[in-house]
Amino acid sequence: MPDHPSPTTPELAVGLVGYAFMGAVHSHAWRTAPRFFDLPLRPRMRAVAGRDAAAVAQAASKLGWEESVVGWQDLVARDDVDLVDVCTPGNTHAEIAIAALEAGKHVLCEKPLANTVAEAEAMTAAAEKAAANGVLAMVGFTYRRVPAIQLARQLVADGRLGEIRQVRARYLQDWISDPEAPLSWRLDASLAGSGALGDIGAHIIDLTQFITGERLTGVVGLTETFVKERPVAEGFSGLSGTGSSTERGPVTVDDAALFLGRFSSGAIGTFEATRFAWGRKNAIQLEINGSKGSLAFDFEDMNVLQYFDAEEDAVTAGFRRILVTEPQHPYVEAWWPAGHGLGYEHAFTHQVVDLVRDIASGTQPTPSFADGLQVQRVLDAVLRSSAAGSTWLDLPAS
Ligand code: SOE
Repeated sequence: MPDHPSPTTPELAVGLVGYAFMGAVHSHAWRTAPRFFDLPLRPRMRAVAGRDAAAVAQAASKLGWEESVVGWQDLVARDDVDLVDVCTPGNTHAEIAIAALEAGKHVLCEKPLANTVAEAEAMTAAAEKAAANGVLAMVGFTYRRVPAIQLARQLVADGRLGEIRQVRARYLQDWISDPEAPLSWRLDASLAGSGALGDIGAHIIDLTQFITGERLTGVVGLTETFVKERPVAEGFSGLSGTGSSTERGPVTVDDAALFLGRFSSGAIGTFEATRFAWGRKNAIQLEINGSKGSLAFDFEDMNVLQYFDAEEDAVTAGFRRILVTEPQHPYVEAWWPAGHGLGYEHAFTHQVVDLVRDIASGTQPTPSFADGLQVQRVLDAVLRSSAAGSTWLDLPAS
């Protein structure tokens, strides 16, 4: 039986920074992509970097990396790494990504691109400079690569919805609804930039723009922090668990963020990002109404896209539940027979597949750092609007 991929396929040596939730799912993607898709380059999981020698060594062995390295600087400096995958909290993205690009490494960076617009601008400038030398960068708005989301974009682009009028987008989680849920880095503005807004609101900004092909041109925002102090739990970074200490620390980010937006086409949208929606675990709920029909999607039923065609006979018209598991659907052919379904991790694998193919062909991957910067500007405007008592803010055309 021949090896897959063939050992003669040129290598793409990858270095990962960070090995918590995102590092683990990215590791899975690097491991899996070449086994299910034909890739022009063979990802080699060269090394993972972290701060704690014992913990990063253990992560390397568990997640399948050849070596572990203490400190991202040593990873970026290595000659035997072609791509740096940044899976750390937002406050470190700019420093690591810019150093990697300057060292001639391709970069995949987790979302949101940065914690501030200034950082995102510097990263975009570095990416544009590197691109001139064939060094490419992508930001990980991974949900774009869920097959049902790709199909939604296709239907809109094909004109099946007509003119887009309204967008309804909610990203709902519940992991901090309990006031005793511990502080994690995601609740610290100095590490995460913002709260629900940047962590999950960024995804629905990207998704609605991706599906409609439009950009947000203005927003008005309202954010709230319901629980202002929480138990400190040393080293806690996950999405569940309980505080182990009596010491309490401040929550410095938004718990929930709402905003209205206007798109370049004139369509209007409502957006909601919260981690206080008891019972909703990872519910990305999107609904798009056009002049000729509607689309609806819920990540908690991620293999399904609902489509209503307003041109059908009213007597039998209704939302059609499209099971997006046919081999004709985007990415699906590489996986299981129709009806068997994909999960959260598959979109990360698709992200790696597209990135590797773009690197091999010298094509700018999407979403680019410039796309990440544009989302960052929306996040920033929502926070500024909310702080100013919910005033309308126009966004620069980009
Ligand atoms: C936590 O809210 C989180 O892990 C986000 O950081 C991810 O981007 C999202 O995909 C799942 O939830």
